Amino acid sequence: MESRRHGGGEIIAANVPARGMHMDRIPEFIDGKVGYYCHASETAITQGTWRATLSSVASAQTAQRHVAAGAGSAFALCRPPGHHATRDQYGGYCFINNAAVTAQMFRDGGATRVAILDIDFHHGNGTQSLFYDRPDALFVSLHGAPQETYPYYLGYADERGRGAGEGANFNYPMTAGTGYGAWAAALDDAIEKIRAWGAEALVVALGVAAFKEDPISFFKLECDDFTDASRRIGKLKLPTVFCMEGGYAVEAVGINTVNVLEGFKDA
Ligand code: 5XA
Repeated sequence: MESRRHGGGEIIAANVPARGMHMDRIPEFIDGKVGYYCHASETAITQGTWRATLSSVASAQTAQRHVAAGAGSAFALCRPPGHHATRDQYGGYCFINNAAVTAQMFRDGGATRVAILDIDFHHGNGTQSLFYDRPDALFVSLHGAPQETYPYYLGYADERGRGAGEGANFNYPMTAGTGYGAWAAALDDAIEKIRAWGAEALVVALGVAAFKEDPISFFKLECDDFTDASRRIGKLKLPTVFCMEGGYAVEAVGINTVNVLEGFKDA
């Protein structure tokens, strides 16, 4: 193919395969390729993106190794986040699915059943799709209803897994204005699913965008609610890795994240 110059700066997908178009023909020119591998155009690729992405997943891998070596729990401050990344699509600021990599490491290390609990405000569409057919990984997610928020096209309550993975996927979509009472009831149900399923290790996709002042979300959790929620998760007493996902109320992200870690420690 003739070489063509392309502008510098950020790469942003401008064209994506849409209804009625080919999903199976990968374009040769970079504009088309970028769109083919992207599901949300808010996510730009810059010069430092790949390096940051590898560092992010490396932090999750390191956390998993600590836990596999007996640490009990570890927190990976993954930046960029990962739970929207699928096998072949980036988007939602995610490129490699850190939580999924961590879960697979538990499996490779001998855990027969691993659970992923996604408490980020946005549905972990990438993680769901990666494990949707698998009976060895339970995916459970609390999130804003897809009718009302990103990622819009996945995350409904009737998505329960497929084939051998049927029954290993549970979604708890919740509507705008949801406060801690309803959210915590969903969390308790999710925790019970994990317990009943017999998980041997847990990966928490931890976002703090459910906070009441988050600028792009619509749940109403208070700072202390994160402590309480995590205490409930800690009662599972499973080897646990937290992978950081989203959170945009910048002043409160640190407070809410520390609250999660403290609540877990106190369980
Ligand atoms: O948890 N996921 C996010 O925070 C990504 C939100 C992307 C909205 N366009």
